[in-house]
Amino acid sequence: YPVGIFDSGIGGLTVAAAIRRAMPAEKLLYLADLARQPYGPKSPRTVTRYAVQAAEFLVGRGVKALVVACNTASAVALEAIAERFPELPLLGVVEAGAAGAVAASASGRIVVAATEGTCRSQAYERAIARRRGGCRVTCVPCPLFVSLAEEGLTDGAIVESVARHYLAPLFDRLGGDDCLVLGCTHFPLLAPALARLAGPGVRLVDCAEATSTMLAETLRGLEAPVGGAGGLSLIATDAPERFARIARRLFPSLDEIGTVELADL
Ligand code: DGN
Repeated sequence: YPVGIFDSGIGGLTVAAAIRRAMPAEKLLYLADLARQPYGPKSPRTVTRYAVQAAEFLVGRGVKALVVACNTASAVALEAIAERFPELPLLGVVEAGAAGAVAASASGRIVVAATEGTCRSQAYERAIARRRGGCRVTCVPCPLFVSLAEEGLTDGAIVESVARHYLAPLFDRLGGDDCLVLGCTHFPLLAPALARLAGPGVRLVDCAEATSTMLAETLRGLEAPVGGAGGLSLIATDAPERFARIARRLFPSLDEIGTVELADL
């Protein structure tokens, strides 16, 4: 059985790529809800409805575990998915990002760049506080980063100017013991530009590796994949050819990106 992964678009492939590297024998089934993106500015009610439908679709395809590779959906809809599928092993990227932040920030000063929905939910503040008291967490909504990544625009003058627009005052204050959490799965695609602007020493934390480690622990209790090579199958709710084209360009390591299936939820 495959592991199901979903995001509103291309961002969750940062998580899928980390899982492919760490667990090459696993089959992954990735759903990009392109017809209804972005999730970031939408209300918790709507994101929850979309996320539960995405989960229902993937469960219908027989997944043995589900990774919510979208911070916005993890922040507001994880409980609703767990209630709908109490038996399903379920992971969200916010917990992984919070764990990475606490490990990376010696000073306890943590800036989280995320979507509006993730910031509004205060899920990072809560998840970090559960792990370590006394951290100073600032969550900054950076919604345009999502559109830039979806366009395949990941570096250069436009990316730098949008990043300065959102983060310049914080870049000035961040020092070597601080960290910047890429609290949206689209944002690691802009990591080289963000690292340059944040300055030397500032640690960038992305949820992909930590999520992949958490998944390995979750799968340890389940049946191991039987024979055959693992792989990645992609499904999109709109514009599958365009998605395939941009995914191939941004994720050269995912060399198995073939045809993307079109599906309605
Ligand atoms: N990639 C998603 C996240 O991690 O929050 C959401 C992006 C979006 O749809 N705005």
